[in-house]
Amino acid sequence: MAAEKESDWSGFFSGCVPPPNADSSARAMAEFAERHSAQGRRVVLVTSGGTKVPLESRTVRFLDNFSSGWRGAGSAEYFLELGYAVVFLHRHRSLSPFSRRYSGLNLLDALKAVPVAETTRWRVEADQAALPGIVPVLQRYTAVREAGLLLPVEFSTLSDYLYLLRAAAQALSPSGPKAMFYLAAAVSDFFIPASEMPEHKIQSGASPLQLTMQMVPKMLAPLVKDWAPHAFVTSFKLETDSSQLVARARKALATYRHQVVVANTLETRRVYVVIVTEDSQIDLALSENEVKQQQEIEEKIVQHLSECHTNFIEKSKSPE
Ligand code: 9Z3
Repeated sequence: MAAEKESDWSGFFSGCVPPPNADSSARAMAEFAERHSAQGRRVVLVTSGGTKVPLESRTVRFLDNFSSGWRGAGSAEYFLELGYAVVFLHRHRSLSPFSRRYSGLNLLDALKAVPVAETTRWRVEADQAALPGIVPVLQRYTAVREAGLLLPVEFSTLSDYLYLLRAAAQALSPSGPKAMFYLAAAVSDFFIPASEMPEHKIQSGASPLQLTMQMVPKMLAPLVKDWAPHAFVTSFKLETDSSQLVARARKALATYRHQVVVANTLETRRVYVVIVTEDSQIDLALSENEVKQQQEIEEKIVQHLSECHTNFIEKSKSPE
């Protein structure tokens, strides 16, 4: 991973079209961060879900990845429980905080239309048995919504994500060390620049499809150095080969010089992660019993990181 030059990412932005929600989302994020910071609250940006990489500019086909957004959506809930205000930058149709538990469900199976006596009206009744734990989930969701503590912002493609990440960093930067970045989205490493992309649908022919993709500049470099230089930054490292996991997490820390890498492997990511900092390495795992009780590794990750964040804020107050 070479250190990125400024031109890598500024060139990336000049070559692509801003997402339709770029300006309104940038304003909403700046206003959100400013309001919560003024009230003394910590603000975290949680990124979540995969990114879509178009193969044609009138896009019929695209490359995607496995990420469901469970990690980001669950973590957002635990940050809210700990008193953070949360900007939730998520992939369109990936899981959302609170509703994530019911995503596999056909809502219509849980609802019933009941006639209201002596009127022509109907009311809708929910079968609670079909929606396990719905009452406390709904109560928490309503409280969060009424307090304005969660700001969802949606992206779809890789370039939308990068635009909005930069806008989010600029919005949270004035919060200084009280801002946290929790970069759980699974971001593509490869893309086709707009200038090299065919306009129309790629035609199928006799020969196999060959694609040349460019490397996506690593936005962690400008984020840590320029966009939000005083914030607490956590990135995630995903591997399929566990023997390389911690070494690659360390390499990312050494390259970008941010605070934490949460390292995980594809198969064990729901039950085990390693939290890597410059001078420590801590395993977090769910026991079999905790899994049975439906505890979540995200709760442990967020609890641990919020303690690291407290220390970071304290340290930034005291002179070197
Ligand atoms: C992660 O490693 C997340 O933990 C997962 C969560 C994407 C595995 P799900 O959404 O999965 O709950 O299904 N995210 C970061 C993955 C990533 O792309 N990291 C980059 C890398 O490994 C660095 S930014 O190089």
